[in-house]
Amino acid sequence: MTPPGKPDAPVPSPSRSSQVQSRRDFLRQGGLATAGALVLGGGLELLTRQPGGTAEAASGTGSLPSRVYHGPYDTKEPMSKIADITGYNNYYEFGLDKSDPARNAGKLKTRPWTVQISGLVKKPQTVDIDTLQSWFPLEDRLYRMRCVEGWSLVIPWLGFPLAALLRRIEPTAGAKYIQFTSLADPAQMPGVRDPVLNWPYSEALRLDEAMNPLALMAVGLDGRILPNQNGAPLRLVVPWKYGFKNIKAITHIKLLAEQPKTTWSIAAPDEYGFYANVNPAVDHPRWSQATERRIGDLGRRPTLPFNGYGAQVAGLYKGMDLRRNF
Ligand SMILES: Nc1nc2c(c(=O)[nH]1)N[C@H]1C(S)=C(S)[C@@H](COP(=O)(O)O)O[C@H]1N2
Ligand SMILES: [Mo]
Repeated sequence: MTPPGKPDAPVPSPSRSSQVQSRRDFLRQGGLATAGALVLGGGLELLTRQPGGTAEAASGTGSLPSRVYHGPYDTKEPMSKIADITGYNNYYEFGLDKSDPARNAGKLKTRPWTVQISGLVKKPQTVDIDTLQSWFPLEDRLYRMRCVEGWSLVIPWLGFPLAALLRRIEPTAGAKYIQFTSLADPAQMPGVRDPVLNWPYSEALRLDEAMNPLALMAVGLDGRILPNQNGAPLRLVVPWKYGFKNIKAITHIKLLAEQPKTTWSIAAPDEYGFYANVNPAVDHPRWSQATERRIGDLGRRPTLPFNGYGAQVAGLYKGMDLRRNF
C-alpha cells in the first residue's frame, strides 16, 4: 500500500473540476446574493461572519484568490490557488492519485445527507446537514494544511468551530474522545471497492483537542459550498495536525471514553500515530519531515512545529513525549 507513503509526488497539472466551474457559473449568474451571504445548491441561505475581515463576492475572478482574511485565526501567508486546492487532493475513496478526487468526486450525492451523533452525549440525534450547519454562524478561516507526505497548501475554509457543535450536543462527563466516520459507499466511491484502507475512513481527537478554537468543521471553501473533492458536505479541519486527520464526508460523530483506533494508525501504526501533530523533529520512518513543498512553489520551506500553531495548541501536549505520541 502506498501514500500517504509516497512523499511529495510530482504535481499533476490540476484539472479543473467541472463541478466547481458550474458552481462559479451559477454564482456569476446571480446565485451569490451579497458579500456575507451564501446561497447553497439546496437553496439554503447561510449567513457568514467574517471576523474582522471583508469578504468580497467572488465573481469573474477565475481561480484568483478573491476573499480577504484578517481574522484572529488567519495566516498572513498568501492563499493557494483555488485550482490547486481543488485539483490536488488526497481522498482515497475516489482513487489514489492526486487528480482522482477532482475527476471522480463530482457525482457524489451530498444532499440529502444526515450526520448521526451518538455515544456519550446528552443529545444523541441524527441531524440533516442543512439543519446542522444552520445552528452556527459560519466563519472564514485561512489555514495552512500540511500533508504527512511533505506538501502543503493555504486553504480558505468556511465553517464553524467544532467546540460550538460539542457545546450543543453536550458530551457527558465520561466522554474523553470524539470519533468521526466518513461515508463509504462503493456505488458512489470507486476507491472503496479496493481494500487499500479499512473502510469506512475514521479519525478521532482527544476531547480537549476538539474543543480548541482552531478545530473547525468545514462546510465551505472560499466563501462557497465545499467542493466534493475537499470533503463535502462536512469535513474536519485541524490545522496543527497532518492532513490525514482532516476527515472528509463525515456521516457519524461519536463520543467515547476510550481512545479509538483510526484508519491510518491501523494501516501503518509505525508511520501514522493517533496524534499526528505536525512535527519537523520526528521523521516519518521513510522520509524527513523537516521541510515541505508549498504547492505552487518551486523550493521547499522549513516545516514548523504544530504547523505554526504552537502558540494555540502546544499546551494540549504539556508533559507528553511527542516522539512516542507521534
Ligand atoms: N475520508 C477521507 N478523508 C480524508 C482522506 C481520505 O483519503 N479519505 N485523505 C486525507 C489526507 S491524507 C489529506 S492530506 C487531506 C487532504 O485534504 P484536501 O484534499 O482537501 O487538501 O484529506 C484527508 N481526509
Ligand atoms: Mo495527507
